[in-house]
Amino acid sequence: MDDYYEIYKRDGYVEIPNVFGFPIIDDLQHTFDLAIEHIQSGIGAGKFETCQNLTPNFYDANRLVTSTIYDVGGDKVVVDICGLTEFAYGMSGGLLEDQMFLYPPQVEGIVKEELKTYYNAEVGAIHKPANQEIVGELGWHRDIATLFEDEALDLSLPEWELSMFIPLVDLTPENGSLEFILGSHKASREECKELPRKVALGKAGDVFLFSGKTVHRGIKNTTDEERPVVYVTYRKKWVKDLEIYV
Ligand SMILES: O=C(O)CCC(=O)C(=O)O
Repeated sequence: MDDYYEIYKRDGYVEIPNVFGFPIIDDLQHTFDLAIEHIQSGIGAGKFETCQNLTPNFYDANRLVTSTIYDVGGDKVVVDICGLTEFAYGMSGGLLEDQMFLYPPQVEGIVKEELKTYYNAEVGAIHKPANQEIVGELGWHRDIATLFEDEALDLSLPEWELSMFIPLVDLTPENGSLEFILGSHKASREECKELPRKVALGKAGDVFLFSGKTVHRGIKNTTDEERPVVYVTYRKKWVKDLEIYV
C-alpha cells in the first residue's frame, strides 16, 4: 500500500500534491469561468426554471432547506443559501473526459482498490463567492446518500463513493477551504465529536481525495477573491446520486 493510500484508509481523506500542472489548471479555470458566467447571468435574468426535486440527504438534511435548484439546460444547478453554487453544467467535453484527467495515476490506484469495478466518474464544480461575512458555513455532512437509513450499517459497508477535489487557486484558512474530521468515515456522528479535524490547504494543482462517508464542511470565504473548485466523484454505477438527480 503506498503512503497516500495508507493515509486515505486511516483518515478517510488524503492530500496529494502536484497532480495537475498549470496548463490543466488554466484550462479548468477557463471552462469554470464560462459555465459560472452563464449560470449567474441566467439566474440574474430569471432565465432558468427552479425545480424542487432535491431529495433530503440523510447526512446533510440542511441542504434541502437552504438550497434553490435551477434547471440549466437539463443540468441541475444547486445554489445554497450561503451563496455556494454547485453545478455540472458546462463541465464536460475535452479535457474533462480525458482519462488522464479523470484518473490521474496517483488517484487511480486508490479508486480502483476501493471501488473495484463497475464505477464511473462524474465531474462537477463549486463556486464559492468572495466576502462571505454575514452568511454561515456549509454544515458538517457526509456526501453519500444513505443506502439503508442506518448510519452504523452504511459505515460498515465497503466504499461506494469517493471524490477528488481540485482547487483552482491555492487554499488558505481564509478563502473557503474544506475542513475534514479525520477518521469520520468509520465513526458515528457522536464519535466524530472526539476526532481531530483538518483544514485542507492545498495549492492549485494539488488534489484531495476523500470518502463519501467522511464528515466535512465548507469554510467561509472571507477574502475578496472567489474560490473555484472542480471535483470528480467516483461512484459505483448502481448508486444514484439522490441528492441532485432524482
Ligand atoms: O466547497 C465547499 O466549500 C463545500 C463543498 C462540500 O462540502 C460538498 O460539496 O460536499
